[in-house]
Amino acid sequence: MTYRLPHLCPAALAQPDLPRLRGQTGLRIAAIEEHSRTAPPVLRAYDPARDADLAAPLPALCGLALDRPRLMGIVNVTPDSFSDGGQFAQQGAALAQALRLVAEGADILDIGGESTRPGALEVPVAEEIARTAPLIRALRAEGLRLPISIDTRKAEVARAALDAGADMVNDVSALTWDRDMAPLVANARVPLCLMHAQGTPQTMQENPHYENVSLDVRDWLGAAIARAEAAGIERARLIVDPGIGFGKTLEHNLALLATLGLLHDTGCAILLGVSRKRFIGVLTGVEKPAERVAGSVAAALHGVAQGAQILRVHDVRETRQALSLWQALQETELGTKT
Ligand code: HH2
Repeated sequence: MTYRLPHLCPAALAQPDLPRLRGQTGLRIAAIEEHSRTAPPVLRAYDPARDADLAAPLPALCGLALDRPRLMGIVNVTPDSFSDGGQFAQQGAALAQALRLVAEGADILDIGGESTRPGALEVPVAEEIARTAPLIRALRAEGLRLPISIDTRKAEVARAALDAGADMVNDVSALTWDRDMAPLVANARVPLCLMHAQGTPQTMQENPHYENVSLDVRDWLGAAIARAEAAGIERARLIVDPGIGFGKTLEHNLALLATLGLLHDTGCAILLGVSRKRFIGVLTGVEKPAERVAGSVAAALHGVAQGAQILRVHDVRETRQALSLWQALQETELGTKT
């Protein structure tokens, strides 16, 4: 089996006949790198007969066109999240934080009531609902129209959130935690993010192991997509995520970021969560997650240059500024092409 990694170049620099990556305004496909488990990668030209799927635009997500990268602002209503635990545990503070992220340029909000940091303990369902559903209701009462995602592994929490006005589900267990999650999402006909993780938050950093981390994660997500489709969730509503930091060493995380584009041929949008994560601290020696903003923005820009459609971030203002520059530079016409 071969896997396709599109080599991308800024639209501004590309010959106009090169196809756009999945209809994105800023990126064109310059070539295809084929990976396999048995041989080194091989570079070849884009072939419309074999690769047209990589150029086909993705459907809009909750009304948001995916022709350019979108920012998902993180709202953790938890006492123990790794980077902002306790800061927004009170509903009033969480509401203010959510509205601030919207004002700063978030396209989507991701609301979570259970930390998934390494070693985190499970939160009872009733407690997780009490943390998330009233906040979503309050945001809708404020007149917020932006898509809201519920970050949970649990069907009952997702159901309460959707009832309160959420539009999509972000399941870091990719439907493996709660067997009621797949039918719930299928019936609600909402988008679902399938994230790769090895192990559970309690155990995932103990001794993560892969044969070939990029291809193992790609295959695992392919199987997760097949399970979701078998449960009645159409591929057009699925989003995939390599799960940076979830059962991965520094080397695993870096390899996954370098080969992120291997996920495009799943036919799903790619969501990337690197914000303030530990691998940035390990690489830079910066201990405090809140001080990892510059590293987070650099990793986020790497992700969008690989064609990721959604960035899950704590620092919306800073990432929006960087993204605006990136987008303008991708699209600026040089007027020198012949
Ligand atoms: N990362 C975290 C939580 N949810 N969901 C997706 N799809 N992708 C991610 O990378 C991801 C996620 C962990 O970050 P955070 O929410 O800031 O921390 P905590 O889990 O401690 O609340």
